[in-house]
Amino acid sequence: MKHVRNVLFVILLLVLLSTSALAQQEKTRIGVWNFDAGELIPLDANVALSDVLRSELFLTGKFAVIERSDMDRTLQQRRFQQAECVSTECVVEAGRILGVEKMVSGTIGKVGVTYTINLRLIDVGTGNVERMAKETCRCEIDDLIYVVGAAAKALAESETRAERQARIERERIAKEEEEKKKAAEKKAREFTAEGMILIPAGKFLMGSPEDEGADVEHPQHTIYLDAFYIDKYEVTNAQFKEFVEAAHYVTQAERDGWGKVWTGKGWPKEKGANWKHPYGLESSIEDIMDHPVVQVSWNDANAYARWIGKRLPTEAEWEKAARGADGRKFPWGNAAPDGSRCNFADKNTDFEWSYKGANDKYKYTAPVGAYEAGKSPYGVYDMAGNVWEWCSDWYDKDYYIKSPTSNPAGPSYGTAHPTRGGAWSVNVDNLRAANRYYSAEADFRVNYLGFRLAHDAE
Ligand SMILES: [Ca+2]
Ligand SMILES: [Ca+2]
Repeated sequence: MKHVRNVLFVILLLVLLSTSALAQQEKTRIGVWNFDAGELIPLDANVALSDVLRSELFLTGKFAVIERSDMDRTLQQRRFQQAECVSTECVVEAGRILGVEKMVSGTIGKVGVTYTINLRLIDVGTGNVERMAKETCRCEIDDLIYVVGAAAKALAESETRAERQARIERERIAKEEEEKKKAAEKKAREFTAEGMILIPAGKFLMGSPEDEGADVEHPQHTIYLDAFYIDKYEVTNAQFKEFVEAAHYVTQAERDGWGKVWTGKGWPKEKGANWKHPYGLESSIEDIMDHPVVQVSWNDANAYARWIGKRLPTEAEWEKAARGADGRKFPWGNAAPDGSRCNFADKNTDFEWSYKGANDKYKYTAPVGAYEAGKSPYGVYDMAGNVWEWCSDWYDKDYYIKSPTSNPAGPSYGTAHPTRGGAWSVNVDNLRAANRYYSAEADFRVNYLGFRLAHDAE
């Protein structure tokens, strides 16, 4: 047992260090009981081993360990008989007297030439055994020092039932999140042109002639575009919902707690307005899942686009898809809009500019693709009215003066993005395919603005 005592000397120093107040902050305060070893080992060896246990537990960094001398003194003052105390109840009683949170008690047994060390961590408050650890050793008695060390580490690292359940739950949630993320990424990689229209490569007439439209639409000019795909319809509430649920996406309106709602005179912030409540908290999309999504910012639209593996169209792409190559005024031609061609400020609305001579059947948004007579030469729906649509470019009112003639993508910087095509809220003039009067900052969202997406043809 000489070896045991030598090791003890070093270890006791560490135990003394452990009693500094600083080191004990936020650690579980424990008392370490002598082993219940029967006649198997002499008392002095038992004391030495329990001191090894004491120091090893301290060294795990998880416990503040009460010193043996303090423990003995406190118990003697209360005439507590340590030697006869082996049951859990008795050890808990000792813990109460010592004022510690937990007690560690252990047994040493021997079968043949194999020693077994069992440790228990007992909660003094409840009397429950919280953790257990076991080590065995086919060895000499001196080697028990190392076995005690291993058992102490195992005890410190073992989990309580609650900890185990919490860990399993954490791992389950992490796995679920990972699977959802993978599914979302997989979706983004699998682009499909389903629901899109191929706009063939070629030239088209962009902008308006001098006698029509605003300055920003001049000069009218010829643009060449490579072939591209564009969504046949505006992105619907149902499609956006699928994205939100798969990608756990939160829109800017939801984050900020408000969206803008058009009143006919302005667009004040409306508390609780977002894509699920387009007109404010009281409104719902429950019955309009096939209507275009609104209250989505340019940033939200791009997040959706990344997820589904597409992109917003450029202004030039949007305009070509809307009016074809021949410079027509509206998607269907030059005839004035009526109730069969598009959803705009018709007799169902009460704006100063509402056109009471037309009935498109909707006061606000209409289901996408509802106006067969209003589709573009390529068969793209709702390019006039229903909701304004975001484009990818930075907005520059003078862009047509300097725009490249092939695949223009807008200036390299700016403060706002173009919105095109008009909405349920606008007059006839704003439905023109060349109209580019409106632009909005990337975080703007309102109940008449949505989007559709594009994709390169190759
Ligand atoms: Ca309408
Ligand atoms: Ca539209």
